[in-house]
Amino acid sequence: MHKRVAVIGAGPSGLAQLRAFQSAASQGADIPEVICFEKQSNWGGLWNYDWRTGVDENGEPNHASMYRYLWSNGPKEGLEFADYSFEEHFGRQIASYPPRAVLFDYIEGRVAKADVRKWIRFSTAVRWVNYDPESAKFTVTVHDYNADSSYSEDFDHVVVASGHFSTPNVPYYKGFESFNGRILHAHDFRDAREFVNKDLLILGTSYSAEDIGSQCWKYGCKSITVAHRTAPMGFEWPDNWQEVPALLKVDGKTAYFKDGSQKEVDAIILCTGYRHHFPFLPDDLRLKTTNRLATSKLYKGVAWIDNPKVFYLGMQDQWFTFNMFDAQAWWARDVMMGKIALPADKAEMSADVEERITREEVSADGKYCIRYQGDYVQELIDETDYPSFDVDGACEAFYQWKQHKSDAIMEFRNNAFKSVITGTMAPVHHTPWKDALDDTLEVYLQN
Ligand code: FAD
Ligand code: NA7
Repeated sequence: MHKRVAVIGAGPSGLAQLRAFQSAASQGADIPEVICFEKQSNWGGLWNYDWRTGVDENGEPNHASMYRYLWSNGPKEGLEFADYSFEEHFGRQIASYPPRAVLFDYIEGRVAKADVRKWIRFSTAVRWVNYDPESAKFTVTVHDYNADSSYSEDFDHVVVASGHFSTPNVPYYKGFESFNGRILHAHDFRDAREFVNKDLLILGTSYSAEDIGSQCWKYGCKSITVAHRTAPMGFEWPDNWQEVPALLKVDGKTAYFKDGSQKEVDAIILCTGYRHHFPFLPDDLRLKTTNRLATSKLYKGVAWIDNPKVFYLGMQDQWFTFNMFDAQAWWARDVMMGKIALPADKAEMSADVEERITREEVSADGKYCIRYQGDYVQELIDETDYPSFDVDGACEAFYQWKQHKSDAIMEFRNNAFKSVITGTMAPVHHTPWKDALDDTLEVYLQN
């Protein structure tokens, strides 16, 4: 096969694409030449921790949004690779909510085994992608920071796997410019110990707000006040944690809220989400979407309907993660290899997108959304040779996880689940999450 495929990003999504092609090659298929461009010096995407904030060592916008002491925010049984179980990687079953370093090790283990590192050009940022309808080729222009030089190469397909949780959405509130303390976005949060004995104001009510607040509580901040724009999270919080209505303004160190209440705070953490940001793509190839389950203009949530030689991986809001990226990557691979035919008619692809959007909008209920994304993963798996796994079991694990959070928000990570790949029950972790201050791989694996 003389095709060339460019993969942008070597995070879990891009690595899924490399593994999908390698898997086909290992079964004797003639695969395209695959080249992955990764701007960081290592793989793993967000799971590759970087202490830096602002810009990275090359002056590129820093990709990292993860922080120290981050533990999986959902059970690992919901994200396990169907072709590489946790037991295969660690030689035994491990507890259900691994810290970042443990998940990084697991992600790395599969692709190291598949020997795809040689397909990745590290420290190489994609600057621009151009499509020429006459040659039907994409010209990808990159900057190689090791050689400090730019160059362009032509490809038949482009897979965009650059993630969408790295460009912060940063709102303005009156008084921010004269606040006498630190204001930071979740993207720049690195170490909860910075906030020991501090009074914190958090904006936002989603995963980042809940988890960064929980980290700061665990490592000893003085108090947490979370202001909601729409609705409170509503968990049973510890005594020094309160939820208040929307922030109106700050003056000095005092924050004023919509219900007339006020609070002195030392720092404000904006857990206000991220933007899909593709500065390397022209308008006609660029996905524009909010963080939702059904993204516009992606047939099967993957193929760009205006030019379906372009694929996007992992651009949806995520209940399912690694196994969903795999399902998408296997499906995109089969389209690129001519095993799956796309509808000849663009209207048919648009109808697919519309149907997904309409179905998503039926309900915002968590259980509905989990099932919706589980059905999506199943749909893609059914069309490829990605190893089938118990998607219903994974949905069930997510339902239980939500229940555990409602029952006791600071204790949900102490629960154990059964693998939907091997059927083995995870051990209960040796230390309750709130007391486990050392979350290195070595300590986590001491079960
Ligand atoms: P990313 O991991 O973002 O990787 C994208 C890659 O593309 C990066 O390596 C980046 O350097 C590269 N890249 C970007 N632009 C360019 C360019 N121009 N040129 C070259 N390379 C480029 N998921 C879970 O399953 N469990 C969790 O507990 C969890 N916690 C999370 C916590 C936080 C704080 C965040 C932000 C996300 C979390 N996620 C979690 C979700 C996360 O999105 C996925 O786990 C996963 O990292 C997404 O993989 P990705 O490859 O799509 O994107
Ligand atoms: P999300 O899940 O996109 O949530 C963004 C939150 O930010 C959400 O609660 C929004 O509230 C809130 N928001 C957005 N703009 C504002 C303004 N202007 N003022 C106040 N609040 C605002 O992002 P997260 O970072 O929590 O999670 C992203 C990923 O990181 C996730 O997949 C995890 O795995 C980790 P709204 O409800 O819209 O009022």
